[in-house]
Amino acid sequence: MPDLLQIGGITDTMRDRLEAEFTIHKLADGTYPADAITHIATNGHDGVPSDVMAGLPNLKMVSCYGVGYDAIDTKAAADRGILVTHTPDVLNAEVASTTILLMLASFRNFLADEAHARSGNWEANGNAPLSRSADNRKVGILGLGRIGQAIADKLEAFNAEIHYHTRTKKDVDYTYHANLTDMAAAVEVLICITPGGPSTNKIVNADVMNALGSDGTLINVSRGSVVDEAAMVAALQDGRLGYAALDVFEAEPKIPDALKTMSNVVLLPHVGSATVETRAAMGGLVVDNLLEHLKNGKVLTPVPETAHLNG
Ligand code: NAP
Ligand code: 8YV
Repeated sequence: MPDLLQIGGITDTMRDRLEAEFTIHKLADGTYPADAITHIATNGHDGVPSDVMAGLPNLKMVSCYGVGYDAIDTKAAADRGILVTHTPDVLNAEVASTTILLMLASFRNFLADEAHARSGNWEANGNAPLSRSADNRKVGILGLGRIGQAIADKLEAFNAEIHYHTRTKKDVDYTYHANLTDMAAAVEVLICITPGGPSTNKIVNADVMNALGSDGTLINVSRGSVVDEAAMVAALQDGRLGYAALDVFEAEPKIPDALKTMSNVVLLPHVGSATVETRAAMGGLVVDNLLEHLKNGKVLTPVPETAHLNG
């Protein structure tokens, strides 16, 4: 059987299917037969460390559990003829739901209200303070791709006025902004849902957050690297930015202590796609890609940078 290197965890279902076709070695165990490894199963967080990829002379394919693959050097892979796959589309609706939950939690002060009810504060001290309506807002989406569009679709129910910024204008009726700071100035909510990596590194900088303003809400479900985290903390601390609702952080699982004490901030531990149903679909696609490659050398969902190697 061919040899597969497992980086990070996999589900029991994934293991059962993979064990029938591969001999599995775990990077975490420290030793593996480098010359024999032809396939890798990894995830968007762990990716493939460059020294590990460089040390596998017969690597042919990498299957990533997650749509974001910024932790994998796909150029190095493409240069060596290594196919890389990811899990697009199967998580669009889930990540969009998480984004809406973050927006509702922030605007409606949901978590503080829940604590007010649960703690007995309602009885002891009276009504909770009023919150902000999440309806009829101007929302700017940074990255109108598969998930960005799913977010826009769900925002229709809240009668949102949708704006977006991408590098190329899309064939949609929303308001396009070629400049991100201009979009931030035009909206009340900025939702980040681009890929990570060099082209988006800290593109939500102090200027963008100042433009969003003291009543503005920043929602990040993309990658921590997309937002200048230190500038965000400073903007929230001195009131230049009103609110933040965050699923992703620069140095996960570390979250800056300053954010944890702010009442105008909602924090999640990178759970955008983390439901039983969606993770099962993602895991299924990770394995389907590996098995398809074993069968005929092709894959189902290559990342664009290696798609030319598929076939
Ligand atoms: P996608 O379909 O490839 O869409 C990406 C969008 O971002 C496109 O509209 C693209 O348009 C835009 N974009 C790319 N680079 C840009 C740049 N430098 N400046 C402005 N816009 C840029 O990707 P997707 O499937 O929607 O996934 C998006 C990302 O969400 C993933 O890569 C991942 O990082 C993140 N994600 C997070 C979670 C979570 O759990 N929080 C879950 C899933 C995904 P242009 O190419 O025209 O610029
Ligand atoms: C995963 C994600 O949690 O798909 C992505 O890009 O960020 C999430 O769905 C991540 O890939 C960890 O494996």
